[in-house]
Amino acid sequence: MRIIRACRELGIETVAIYSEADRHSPHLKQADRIVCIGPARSEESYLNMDAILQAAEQYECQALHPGYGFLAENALFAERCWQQKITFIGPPPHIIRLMGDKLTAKRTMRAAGLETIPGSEALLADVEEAATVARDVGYPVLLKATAGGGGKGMRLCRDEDELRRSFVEATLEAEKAFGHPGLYLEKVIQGGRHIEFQVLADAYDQVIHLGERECSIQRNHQKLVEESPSPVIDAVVRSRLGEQVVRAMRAIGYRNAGTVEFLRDPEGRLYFMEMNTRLQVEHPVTEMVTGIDLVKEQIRIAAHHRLDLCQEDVTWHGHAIECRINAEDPDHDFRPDPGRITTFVPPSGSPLGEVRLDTHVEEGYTIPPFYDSMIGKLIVHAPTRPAAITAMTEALTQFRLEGIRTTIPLHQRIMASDEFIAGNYDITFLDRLLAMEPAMTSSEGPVSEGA
Ligand code: MV4
Repeated sequence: MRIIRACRELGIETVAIYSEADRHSPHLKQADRIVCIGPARSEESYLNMDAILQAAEQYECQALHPGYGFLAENALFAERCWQQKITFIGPPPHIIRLMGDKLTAKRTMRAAGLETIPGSEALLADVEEAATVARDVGYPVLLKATAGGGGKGMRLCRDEDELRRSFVEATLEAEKAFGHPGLYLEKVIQGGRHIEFQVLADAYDQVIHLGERECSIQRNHQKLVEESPSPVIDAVVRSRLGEQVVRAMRAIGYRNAGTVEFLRDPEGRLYFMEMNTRLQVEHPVTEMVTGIDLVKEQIRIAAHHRLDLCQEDVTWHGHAIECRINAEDPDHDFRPDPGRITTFVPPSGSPLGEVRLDTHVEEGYTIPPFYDSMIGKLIVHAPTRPAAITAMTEALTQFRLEGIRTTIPLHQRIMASDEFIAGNYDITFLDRLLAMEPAMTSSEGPVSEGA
């Protein structure tokens, strides 16, 4: 829906693909053409490169937007698009591959001037080498799979005993899960915050940054709330780090939209963690504070237009917060809760700020059980952070979403929490909030009233 909207505004015709499970998906009403690419199982549809490329060929598509899931960061898929003379809306395949290998990405970004977390410089040859590095940097350490990322393939080791017990297991697990056994190791940063920078780079080496997003409110590596600006990044840090990021992107020949993730330690040091070579779910908060349409920029860049913005043209206004609305049951460890949406009344505006709802669902729609549980994103933009929190609280209260359980009550709890209001939270915040009284998170009956 988001991509179709950008295309429509640019006068570009769209072909939407869908799986059999999504044949009633509302996005199909928005596209100019639609084509079914296979059965519900994503391996046979949304991950099926042959089926997608065949559909693109059949409909004479000039370009393909991979979205932010499934094949969006698959270098082979990008390569196959180019081989078929279809413009892949994203960076070149070799950049996707480079950033997909987390240790190579770390080494490359360190060489390009970003600070990285102390740890092993190369893949760990064996457990003895791991133990030596760990002794060097100090426990606790994290064993990370170089082919992992996004929290997958990580193991916490509090002492050498744990490291020795975990090493072989982690190697086998990485081989099995990612097809690559390589591990590296880092000192653990405790109480960190996840802060990421948005970049845009055109085909003519013009690179700009659009500031940061704070994404520390997460559970099991799934972000729940994002905001921009971060409560802990001031204009001086933004500009200094932004310049470093831009320089690093120029050094590697980055192109299109991308996100550079940092972990910020309690002392305020920012360490490069990973780079995402795609549009991200949380891109709207950046769009709201900068007024820049990221999807349109992605398409223009892919079409070899020059960025018509330079860094000085990028200005930030007010504060934006995004709450991810997931069809999940808070009473059962947030397991997916698909089903029919019987009532869907989006929040009306707020006098405090702008309210935006990015969603593909509508009243009467049945969420299929096969894919992600995220069904929408509620975004507010207000002059100040307190006003944005108030506007979000109001919007969550107005939102009527019945028939399924959702994360709306949890968001209300987050918006009301002292730590969130103070802007004083880290990546452990949500787990700690959930360990407290279940309170109003599950006070509803079997059906969520939304508010
Ligand atoms: C870390 C870390 C602490 N110390 N590395 C998780 C996802 C991936 N990008 C790396 N991750 C982490 N790496 C060191 N040396 C803590 C995390 C981490 C995390 C980071 C960002 C957001 C949420 C997180 C949740 C758990 C762990």
